Amino acid sequence: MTKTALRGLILAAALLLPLSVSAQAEELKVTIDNFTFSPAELKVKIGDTVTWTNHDDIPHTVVSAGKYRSKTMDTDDHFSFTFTSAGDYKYFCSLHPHMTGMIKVE
Ligand SMILES: [Cu+2]
Repeated sequence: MTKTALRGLILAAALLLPLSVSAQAEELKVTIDNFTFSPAELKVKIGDTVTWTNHDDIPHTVVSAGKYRSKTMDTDDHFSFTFTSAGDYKYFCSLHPHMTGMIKVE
């Protein structure tokens, strides 16, 4: 293989890599309804984004201690977070701490 061909191959690989990563990343949804996160437990992969949407008539938040914290979400407001490292992310609503959920990132 010539140097030029090799350089072209490396350039092609460098261009394709970010595309394949973004194609694999998923957008997942958690709904908040009747003081409940649904699904309560969600498995995602590194790079995936989870969006919580509040369908209740009262405000809620999504808080994972030390990881992320939404603003207060009124009806139909949403909050998104992209998970960049593996682990179990327990979260809750700071206004109603009995509301809990879990995102498992692997
Ligand atoms: Cu709440």
